[in-house]
Amino acid sequence: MAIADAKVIVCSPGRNFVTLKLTTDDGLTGLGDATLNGRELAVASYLTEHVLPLLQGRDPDRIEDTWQLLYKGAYWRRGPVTMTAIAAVDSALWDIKAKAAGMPLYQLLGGRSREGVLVYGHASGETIPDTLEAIEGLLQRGYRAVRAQSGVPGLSGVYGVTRGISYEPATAGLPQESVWSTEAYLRHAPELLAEVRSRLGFDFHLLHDVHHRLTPIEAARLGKAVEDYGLFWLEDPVPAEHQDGYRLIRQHTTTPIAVGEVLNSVWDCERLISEQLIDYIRTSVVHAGGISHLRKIFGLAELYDVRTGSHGATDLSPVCMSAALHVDVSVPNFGIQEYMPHSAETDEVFPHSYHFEDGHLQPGEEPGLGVEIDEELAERYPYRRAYLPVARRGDGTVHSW
Ligand code: KDG
Ligand code: MG
Repeated sequence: MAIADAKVIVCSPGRNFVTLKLTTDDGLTGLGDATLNGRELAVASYLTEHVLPLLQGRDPDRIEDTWQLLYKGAYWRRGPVTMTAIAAVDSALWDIKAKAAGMPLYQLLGGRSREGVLVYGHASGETIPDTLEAIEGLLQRGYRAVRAQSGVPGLSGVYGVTRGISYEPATAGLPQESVWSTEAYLRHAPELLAEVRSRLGFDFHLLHDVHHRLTPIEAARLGKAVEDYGLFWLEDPVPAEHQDGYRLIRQHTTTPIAVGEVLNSVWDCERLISEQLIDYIRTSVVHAGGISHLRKIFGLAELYDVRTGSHGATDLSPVCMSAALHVDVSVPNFGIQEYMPHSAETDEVFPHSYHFEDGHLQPGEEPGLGVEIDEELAERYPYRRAYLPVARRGDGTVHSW
């Protein structure tokens, strides 16, 4: 068998997605998500100009060898653009291999370790009562775990806050800007989490995302302040580049910490994991080198009792979600999977077999990843430039993000 055709499909059914489609000379197809929110065309061009010429005629069964070729052969290692491009190829090759075997991918990854994939949904609102209402809505739909965010009094346009259970992380046109105040946030966030527990109780997992906005000592203070609310995790309390920052947080609080949606390789999280500075690693198939590399990260995490909690916002396409679920259901140290449902247009362009049932996602039993792309429909949604927003402090300084 050989790779006969490789194509990069850029479309925007509600938001931008970049998808790699490989076709073998036997007519098997494989998909890989290559979406890097706000920098989509960099990956599309990396794939088209530098990767696709290397794939023509290659044996699709050689997944690890292809990974090593693209990683070591480039000379320029790591980084989100490179690792997202490699991830797309890797995921498409696993899709082909599992289709050739006639099995859902998780069977090739060792089979099921559990009956389903526990997911957390998003609840947010401008005010605390709005957020409480959104949480109740999710619990009524069967969710067992909820991420709670709310607007901060005195600030407008706080990132990640909307009404309902999904938000769009990027906006069309140039980046939207908002004003950030750490002082206001640190006063408000413990109040939000206290209200959630006092009004709605402790019978569901509660998560909160700080979106990398604090310094280590500020994060330590927040972690301590919310210990009694029994969080499942506090996410991205500080930017992850400075891994030692997490040591300081650990010295002050027992609130579990989750990090990793912006990390791209095992080398980016090695210290966080091996020194047990975190409890959950949030790397994803699409941004951390694909199924092959993500399994290495999760394997390292297993050795140190760090559990998995992959990123799953709406900017990760249904192709990534499908791949994530096969990994989630098979690894021994699975923790939780983020799940923000996609828009109806997105779901139509990417028909998939995964489905929500009783607080869990099931990957489905279709051979391969269990997701396809309707290329004709995708063509009706051309790319639209969009960016993540930018936050500035009161004096105009760009804030950490
Ligand atoms: O593209 C960035 C978003 O996916 C991210 O900001 C969402 O923090 C996020 C999350 O936890 O889903
Ligand atoms: Mg996050």
